[in-house]
Amino acid sequence: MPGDETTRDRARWIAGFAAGLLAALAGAGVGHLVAALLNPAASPVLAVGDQVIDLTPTPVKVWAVRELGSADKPILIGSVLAVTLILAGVAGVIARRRFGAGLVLLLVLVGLAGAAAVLQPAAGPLDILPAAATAVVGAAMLAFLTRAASTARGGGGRRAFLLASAGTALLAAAAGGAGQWIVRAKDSVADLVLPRPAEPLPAQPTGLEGRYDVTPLVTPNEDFYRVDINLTVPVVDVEGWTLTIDGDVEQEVSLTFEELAGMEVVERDITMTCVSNEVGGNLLGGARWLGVPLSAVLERAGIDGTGADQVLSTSDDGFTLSTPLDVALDRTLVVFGMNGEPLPREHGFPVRLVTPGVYGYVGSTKWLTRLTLTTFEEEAAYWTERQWAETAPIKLSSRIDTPKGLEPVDAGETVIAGVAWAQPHGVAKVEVRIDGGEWQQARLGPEVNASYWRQWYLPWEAESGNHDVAVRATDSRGEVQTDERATPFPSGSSGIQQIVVRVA
Ligand SMILES: Nc1nc2c(c(=O)[nH]1)N[C@H]1C(S)=C(S)[C@@H](COP(=O)(O)O)O[C@H]1N2
Ligand SMILES: [Mo]
Repeated sequence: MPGDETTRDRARWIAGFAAGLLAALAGAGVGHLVAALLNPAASPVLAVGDQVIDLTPTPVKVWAVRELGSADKPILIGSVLAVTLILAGVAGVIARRRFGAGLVLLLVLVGLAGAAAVLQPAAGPLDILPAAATAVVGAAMLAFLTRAASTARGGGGRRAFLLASAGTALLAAAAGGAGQWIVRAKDSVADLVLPRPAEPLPAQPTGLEGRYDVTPLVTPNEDFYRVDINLTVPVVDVEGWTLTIDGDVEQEVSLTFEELAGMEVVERDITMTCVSNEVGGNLLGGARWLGVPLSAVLERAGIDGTGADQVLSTSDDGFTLSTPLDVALDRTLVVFGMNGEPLPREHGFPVRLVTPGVYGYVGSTKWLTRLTLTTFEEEAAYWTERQWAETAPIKLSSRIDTPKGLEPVDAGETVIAGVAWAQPHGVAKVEVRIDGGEWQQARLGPEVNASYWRQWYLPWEAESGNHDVAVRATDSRGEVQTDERATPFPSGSSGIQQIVVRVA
């Protein structure tokens, strides 16, 4: 009967698709486990994702960071995974008719992952092994499941196929899970002992966050915004880590972590911001950083006679960033501690730069390994090569945290609150304008220092209806935040934030 034919066809398609998909998952799981033992970045899925990021055109990258924030990477990994698994399913369907052709498609997919792994800048010859393991396991499971599916005639056979599939899924989950577990267990961040600052800072003042719904004065490490071009967080081992200072210096030197931590250590409270932060955006945070002034570190190599005008810093994965030498000598810190803890991996473990007053891409290199004294004429860094400004001071700005735009608010006594920042001069005044009226002066939270953001609030008797609420800051020199709109490219956004508040 034709109807029967179609049902059987469909069942065959589904079984084939499942076989391909599960074979790929089992292969990827085992590949991930092998990578965990050798080099997590060589894991097939992650390696493909990293190459995709590298090949993504800059405007798309900028868009992704802006629109998706830190979700850009999980979304990218998810998409790469989804497409690969669909193609693996197709390979399984083909394999039911012509095993050789299906196998070839599966191996091409694994081959691409292997190529991605060995093409990484820091790749070694062993980085092909996770993909090789994926290929062997994927091919074996495809053969096993295809055979199981083709003998699956009638109830008993079908049960055997389901059992084989479940076993394969279990293998995938167990291997992948074990791999993840090993990656975590290898993590040495928690073991790092931080040196003490020569002159500890007093504790930060109590912020307004206990009283109002405003961003905390100190951003907890796990809530600190993250912006970088890395799909997976680089895992740098502090044991083998060194910081090399070269270029136009008297003598090239390399410091171990112990040598760096043995220098005179300072603490600084600094608010960091990303150039991609839109007016009213979330790409900033305030923390207490522990480290050594960059000027002292450069002195180790001798820079008195240098003709350099920039410090080109390189991170473990080859990413570069350039800081004008005068800015770097004045205030860049070589940092290993963040809010009393070793730097989290996401924020540059074991050592990064933090430079107050300029956007992150100008002076805050994560996973730092090299400092090169050179000139802007000779060398360009990752983002400056892509036409972002060479020097980008953080623009005076302010943000409304509460109420949220379009969030309903009860009529009556309420509070408008937020943060403002005006590095390096400090916030002197924050004003709020309601429905285009007079600018009203808000009250300021405790001052930490001029490079740190400032909380503010304004009590408000809210009447029913929709209200426009705008905010602007003034720095200690009397400069008022401009209402002139600028996009983040090439040197940071400007303008004032205005939201619509709905009062019930
Ligand atoms: N190695 C490396 N360092 C980097 C980046 C990067 O992509 N790679 N991004 C920079 C940018 S654009 C910013 S805004 C800050 C963000 O630091 P955070 O993620 O710790 O907040 O790191 C900077 N340092
Ligand atoms: Mo940034």
